[in-house]
Amino acid sequence: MIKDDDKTRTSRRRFLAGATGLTAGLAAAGVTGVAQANDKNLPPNVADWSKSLGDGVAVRPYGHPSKFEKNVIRRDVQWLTASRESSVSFTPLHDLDGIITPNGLCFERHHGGIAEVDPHDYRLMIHGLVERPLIFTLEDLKRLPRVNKIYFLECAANSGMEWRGAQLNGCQYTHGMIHCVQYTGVPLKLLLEQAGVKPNGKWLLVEGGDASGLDRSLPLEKALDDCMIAYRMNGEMLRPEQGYPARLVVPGWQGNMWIKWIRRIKVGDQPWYTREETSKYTDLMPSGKARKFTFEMDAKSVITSPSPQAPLTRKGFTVISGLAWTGRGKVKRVDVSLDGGRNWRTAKIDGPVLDKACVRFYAEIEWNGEPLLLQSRAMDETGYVQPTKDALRKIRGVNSIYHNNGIQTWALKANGEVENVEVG
Ligand SMILES: Nc1nc2c(c(=O)[nH]1)N[C@H]1C(S)=C(S)[C@@H](COP(=O)(O)O)O[C@H]1N2
Ligand SMILES: [Mo]
Repeated sequence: MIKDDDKTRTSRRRFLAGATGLTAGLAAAGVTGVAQANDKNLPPNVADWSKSLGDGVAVRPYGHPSKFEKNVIRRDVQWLTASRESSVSFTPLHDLDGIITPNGLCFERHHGGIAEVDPHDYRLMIHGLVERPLIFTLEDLKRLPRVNKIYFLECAANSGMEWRGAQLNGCQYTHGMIHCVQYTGVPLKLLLEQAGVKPNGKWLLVEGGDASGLDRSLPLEKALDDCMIAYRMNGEMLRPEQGYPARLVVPGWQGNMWIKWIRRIKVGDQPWYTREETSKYTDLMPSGKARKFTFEMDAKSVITSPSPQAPLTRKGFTVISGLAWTGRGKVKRVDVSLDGGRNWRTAKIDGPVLDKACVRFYAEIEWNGEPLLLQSRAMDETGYVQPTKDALRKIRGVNSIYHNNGIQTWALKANGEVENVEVG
């Protein structure tokens, strides 16, 4: 947990103070990139860990990361945390690679704390405009045909604190309300077919079983297209934080609709206009009107390393690494700029490029210590190009919280430190 607000806010004074410390540190390490090492463990000596037997199997029945990775954790921001039960913790994107988020590091967003649901007492009810109202147990769900799908989930409020200017110093905080895992579950279409949606059924009310009872209206068309009731993530059962034992998966659409601990689906003929789709999760435009039902997540990307929490420690060959995603299908291309968007080069995408999933991109550069303004921009298969923050503000103003997919700029300083900035 971040206790000190200043640690996450961009502060000129703090940056200067921090820079001196880092420069001194680099000098001590000789800028060779070799971290402080204990000579007795280095070649030609035999290292301590080679001299005795290690822990046996099943000493750790459920494995944990190495103790040396103890800083790779979810973090929250105190001034965004009114209460622990209605808050958010962020994925440490700067410490991860590839496209899959480890289960224990997936960001969490709860409105009423983590419901502890006994799987034996779990029920999913489908009612309303259906031929046969049904109640499924978890076992019922697990017996049905299942699919495995990798999808990103992004909270619509991701980057929401950056609408009025660069604020939080780290991609964990500016972009960490996203995770991407492989879900196993039942296509929602199958459940709805069993219940038999009546011809006038057009919308679903989907409701969570937690204390917030979070509910949203979901168009039937989307439900029949690619939504699923998932009970596994990355092979194992959902984590309690992610809605154990079952959650709704709404590929490409805002995270708020991905109802956790889902307990009820009511079929109706029109949307319900619940709190979460009226006073929240609508975007107040400069005209005073609000955008309605902005379900899809627009194409977006961010350089995860280097970034404020992942500074450069040496000159020379450097891999710039980042994530891109779009709610409208597949990412087609990612570009990287070193000069704040004046010139662009095409980044290399490595790993799978899947529908409504994150992709990993790399740009390899030779860094000679010159200050850079690092940016990335995603393009998707619909031809949509991620806009600059200014272009976005011209249309949407600055009253919004949600759907900020503007291009992020990181200023890489000569000493390797990175700061959240904006170019104008
Ligand atoms: N039942 C329930 N479902 C919920 C929420 C909640 O508080 N209760 N939060 C929503 C919001 S706002 C988001 S962004 C996602 C977060 O999913 P995660 O915690 O798995 O990251 O869950 C959504 N589903
Ligand atoms: Mo959210």
